[in-house]
Amino acid sequence: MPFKRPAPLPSQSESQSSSSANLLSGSSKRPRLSPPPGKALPNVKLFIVQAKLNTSAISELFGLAEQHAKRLCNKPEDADVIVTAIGMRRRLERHIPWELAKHKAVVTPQWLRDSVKNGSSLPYDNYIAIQDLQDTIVQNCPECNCKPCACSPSSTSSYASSSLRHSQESLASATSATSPPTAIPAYLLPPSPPLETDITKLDYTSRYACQRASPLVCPNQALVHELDIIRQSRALEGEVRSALSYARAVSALKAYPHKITSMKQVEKLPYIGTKITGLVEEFIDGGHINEAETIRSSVRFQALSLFSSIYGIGPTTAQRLYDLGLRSLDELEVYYGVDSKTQTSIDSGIVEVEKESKRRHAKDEGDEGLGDTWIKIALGLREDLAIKIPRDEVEEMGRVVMRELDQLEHGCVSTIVGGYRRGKPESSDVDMVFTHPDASKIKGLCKRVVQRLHEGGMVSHVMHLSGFHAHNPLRTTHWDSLEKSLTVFILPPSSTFYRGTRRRLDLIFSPPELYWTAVVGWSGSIMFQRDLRQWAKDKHGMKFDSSGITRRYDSKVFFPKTEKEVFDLFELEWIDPTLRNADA
Ligand code: TTP
Ligand code: MG
Repeated sequence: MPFKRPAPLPSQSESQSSSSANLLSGSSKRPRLSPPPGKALPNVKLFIVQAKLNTSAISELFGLAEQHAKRLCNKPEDADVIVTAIGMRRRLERHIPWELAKHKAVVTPQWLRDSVKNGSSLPYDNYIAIQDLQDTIVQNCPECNCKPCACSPSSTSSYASSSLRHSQESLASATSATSPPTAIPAYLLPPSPPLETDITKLDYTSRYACQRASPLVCPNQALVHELDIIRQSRALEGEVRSALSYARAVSALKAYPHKITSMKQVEKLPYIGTKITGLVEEFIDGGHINEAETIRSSVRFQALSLFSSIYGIGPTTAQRLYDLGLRSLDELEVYYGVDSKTQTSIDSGIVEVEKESKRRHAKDEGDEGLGDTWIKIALGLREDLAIKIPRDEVEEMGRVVMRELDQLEHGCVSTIVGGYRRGKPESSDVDMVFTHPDASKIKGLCKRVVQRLHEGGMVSHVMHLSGFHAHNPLRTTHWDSLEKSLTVFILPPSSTFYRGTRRRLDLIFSPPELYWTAVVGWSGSIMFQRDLRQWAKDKHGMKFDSSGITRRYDSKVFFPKTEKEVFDLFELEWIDPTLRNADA
């Protein structure tokens, strides 16, 4: 889990409610809904709880309420229906007194969206925001005369998006209940509803991962895991070319949409050469690959993997440590003079390391050299840093950082990128890309927010990477000139999601015109990015990295205004982040 570096999202609770509405509705009985001509909710007085909603969701819901409801109320007591993304009673009570909530219909935002699409109020029972209110909501149903509710699940519908879709919206600094919505320019907000991927236009036989749909878990995941062990071993031994060949094969298999049971199926796939064909065949026959088994049980592989799980330790350092006779992390601690029990060497306050990031990604480029400082920090914190971060905590971290940032500079937007954005249920770290509509506000903001988080006890360690300078189109290496900080973060104990675990949090600040390029670059996965760069170069003579897109022959720089425009610029079909999992 590298110490490395970034969409967000309204709430888990909203997502959950939406998903359950989906389950209940049953697709076969889904009525056709079409946008209504007049007001959809002429008798409904609505109140919207802004907490846990991002700016785009707030403006969308306010728009729907203003256009379709009898009234959008300023006070919950004046409303019949309360729309909220909050899913827990305790949290709701911070905004609405429980006694009041019991006399209202408290529903998820999806109820409003679906009712508007339906042209009239839908029954509440599939959109209950707080389960404790289930009984009272049915009684409080003002529109559909259900006392008791006559609406059966089969008569309801759901346009609920998946939880992932909800979670991919950008965070804007007006996410806190206290801040008013900010006028964020539409181009900095994700499209609502999110764009759909047209799988039929993608091609799993393409040589470029950016033309293939790669789900998080594919039908051949076990095979992919076996091959990835061999890839890891090659990478740890410094056999870069061989490791890349395996990474490419894995990436191609990741996009193959059927379970592989015969070699005929893989004939058309790219990057499956003679050696890998043999391994696939072995897997089809026996369900495993001998070489992968041998690697797994090798002491050397185990030690090298263990060492390189510490951020800052790459293959070369791992091999050197192994050659010194070290085998365990305890031995590494002794070697580096770290005491993880007392953490004395690392808790001395904020550790700042300035570093020009010559290489953007240590993992990708096989670079190390972040110095012993980070190795010591990562070793000292290894127990915490080894624990994966569930999605709800990732989202909370996003909200907390945005709240603090809002105090420094109102009007910022951000997207949680990396594995979270691709739908991973748990992440090794949290990566966030930020911007502000006013480019002049960005410079120095990264350091300021990190300082503030440190003063608030949330950031204990930080390494600032790279100065903030303009994208240099003549650079030949892929480095990213964005201002960023790699930090160790812990949620404040007052947070609902506080688990007392320190987390890796990477903050990347981009000028507004580079925001979507940075979001694409940092959303991953690694092979998806690699092939996007390759595609840009091969097919368009362009250089792409997360800090800029440049045409090589005349150095013209491009500034896509939306994430989709990045794809359009390269004449690629849109691929949702959840289908960009082109690595194992
Ligand atoms: P990571 O945070 O290393 O990876 P991740 O977020 O995909 O997965 P997790 O944190 O859960 O392990 O990197 C964030 C993104 O940065 C990654 O998705 C794509 C990009 N990246 C590269 O393009 N090349 C690299 O070598 C690395 C490390 C990241
Ligand atoms: Mg990550």
